[in-house]
Formats: sequence, structure tokens, C-alpha cells
Amino acid sequence: AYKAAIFDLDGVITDTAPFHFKAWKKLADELGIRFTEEDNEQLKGVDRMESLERLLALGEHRYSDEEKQAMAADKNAYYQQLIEQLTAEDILPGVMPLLDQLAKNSVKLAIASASRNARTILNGLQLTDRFDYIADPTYARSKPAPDIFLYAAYGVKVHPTQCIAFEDSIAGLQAIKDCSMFAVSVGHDDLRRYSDAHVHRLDELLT
Ligand code: B16
Ligand code: MG
Repeated sequence: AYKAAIFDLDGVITDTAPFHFKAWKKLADELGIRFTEEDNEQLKGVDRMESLERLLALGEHRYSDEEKQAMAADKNAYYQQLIEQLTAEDILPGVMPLLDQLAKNSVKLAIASASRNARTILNGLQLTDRFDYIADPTYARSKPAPDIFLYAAYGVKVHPTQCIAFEDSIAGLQAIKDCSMFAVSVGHDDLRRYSDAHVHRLDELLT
């Protein structure tokens, strides 16, 4: 049996993608760049600066590092306004019973999110206390690098091979497999080929 369960946040515990989309779209509109929901889909699990780079690559202009820092800060300020509205009602179906069941079986619970807003989001959802460890992405290389998942395992003192991890992004699933954890993909069917098991939603795991 697994000794730790490691969760991605955005797309697994709650759906913040529409807020990210709204915030990136605002920036793209200001810059005259066409940015669609499909483009946003590609940014799942990708960290903030890398997401900005990919958005800017859809346009013609090139910007200085200073300009990019300012754009990322603007996007984040707007995003933070949007996520202020998150409450416990925004926890995705199946999450609470799954966390309960795992905790009852003494499985350690950790968060491995690329988001620097993870703590704010967990506070809004009133979930902070449910996790034994929240890995800090500050010094982690972006997914698909395994860093954030390794930090999470280290944080709960469980060897990666004894961890099961839940992810909704290809980059995240690659990170999980790269550190030999059992990978559960959550969401689209096309994620299947990157994982060891697949569910559309976490409530499918409850018996
Ligand atoms: P922030 P996850 C990721 O969270 C999101 O999927 C991704 O879209 C976002 O760009 C990234 O966090 C960084 O977020 O700007 O809040 O630091 O899926 O790894 O929980
Ligand atoms: Mg995610």
C-alpha cells in the first residue's frame, strides 16, 4: 500500500483554469495577441514565466525581461483578485471523501503544485490543514522536471516509489513518472498514455 498521496492542485483539487484563462486573456487582449481556451489548455502545470513566454510566442513582438516581469506581475495581480472568490464549495467532487479515506488509512497527504498561489487557494478552499506538507515551488524547476514531486515526498518522509500522485497535466504526469511514483491522470482520456491509471474525476475512485 502507498504511504503517501501527492496531489497537484489546479485541475485536481479545484478548477482554477478558467481564472488563469481570464487573466492571461486580459493580458493577451492588451497586447493584441490572439489567445484561446485551447492555448490555455497547453499551459496547465506550466509555471508562470514559462506560460508568459508561450503566450508571447503567439504574437510578433519581443519584449525585454523587465517588460515580461511587469506583465507577469499584472497577470498575477488580476488572477489573485479572481481567486479571492474561492470557497469550500469549489472543491472538486470526490476530493473530500478521498482525503478522508486516505487519512484514515494513515497515508500522508501532500501538495505538489507549480502555483505560487497554492497556499492562498488552499486557504480559500479551507483545505490547508488537511495536508501534511505543501511543497514550495520557488526553487523547483518547472514540471516536467520531477522536482516539486520529489520535494513533496521528501516533505512527508516517504520514498518516491511508495507514493501515488494525481495530476491533470501532461507535464505533471511526466514529472511523476520520472521520479518512479504511481501516476494517476485526472481528466481527458488522452492523458491515459502518460499514466498508470486514469479517472475522469476523483469521485470515480470511491467505492
Ligand atoms: P501561479 P498546478 C499550475 O498549477 C497551473 O496549472 C498553471 O496553469 C499555472 O501557470 C501554474 O500553476 C503557476 O501558477 O501563476 O499561480 O504561480 O496545476 O501545478 O497546481
Ligand atoms: Mg494541474
